[in-house]
Amino acid sequence: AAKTPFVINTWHFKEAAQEAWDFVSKGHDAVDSLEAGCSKCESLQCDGTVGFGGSPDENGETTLDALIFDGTTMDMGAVGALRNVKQAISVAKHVLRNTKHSLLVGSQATKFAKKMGFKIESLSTNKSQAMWDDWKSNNCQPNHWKNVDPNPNESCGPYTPESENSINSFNVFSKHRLGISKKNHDTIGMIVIDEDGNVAAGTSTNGLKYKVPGRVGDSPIPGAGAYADNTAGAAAATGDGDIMMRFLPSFLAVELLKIGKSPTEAAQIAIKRIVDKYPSFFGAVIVSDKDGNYGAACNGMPEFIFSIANPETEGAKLESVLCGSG
Ligand code: SD4
Repeated sequence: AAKTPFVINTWHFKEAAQEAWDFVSKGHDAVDSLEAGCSKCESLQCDGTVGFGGSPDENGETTLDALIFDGTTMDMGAVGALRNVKQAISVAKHVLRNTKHSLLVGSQATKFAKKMGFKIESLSTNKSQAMWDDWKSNNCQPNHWKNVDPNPNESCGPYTPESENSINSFNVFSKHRLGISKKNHDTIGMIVIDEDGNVAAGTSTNGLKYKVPGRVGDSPIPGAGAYADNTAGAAAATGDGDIMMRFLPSFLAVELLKIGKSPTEAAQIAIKRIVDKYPSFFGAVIVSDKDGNYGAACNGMPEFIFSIANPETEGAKLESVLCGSG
């Protein structure tokens, strides 16, 4: 049975998979279809964790990370901590198409986007403002500093101690994390294979709630947030990016495909590499080989939901895998 064209993306973001599928099944290439799919999530503000109006930083500002990796040319475009532009994945595509660079960041990425014709506007909404006001008024501890006590208060959001692999903080951490993981901390990571066998992978996210201003996660980092190589396949990641980027799980998974591992094995090994060091790590990797066989692995949540579409599925549908205990 035909397994390509093919779309897979993290989480229950079925609308994004459907949009990418609508593009790729009509003959658009992998990069354009991936842009379309991730843009859908940006405009829907999927789960409040993709696009504008989510994850205010310590100063209340929303900034965006996005990446498109083209497995045909091994070229990429990405933005980190992009300010004041809603269409992060499209700005990333402009970096890919119009520059010899790979990654632009912060206010200067904004200037680049302006030059490319993007609208400059606030990424805050009443909701993100209220979220931040609430966090401020609760006297929450900064969430992402080392050696700070865990926040007792739910509305303070996640606490991510560096020592989370120690047994003591593990319990506090994983209890907290499991409760909030779905709402708090999701990225769209997507892989698209087009009719010609071109493979693209990418991500879009507003990162982490109450992050230290200037923080860039794994999502725009090649080999961390996503990676693609037409000769093997692609991978994309979601989860605790500060930890994930230290292990390049997407790069590792694609390398494992190259030495003959299945997509599921590749995903499992990439996650295990992280879990061996950080047992309570929260995250997941999706992997596809170049023929549209796919798999996923995860940790720190009971199960991980992802969205797929191929010629057999009649549009986008959800699937899931069970995770390691974390
Ligand atoms: C980050 N990896 O910025 C992203 C967030 C995420 O599920 O994927 N959460 O760390």
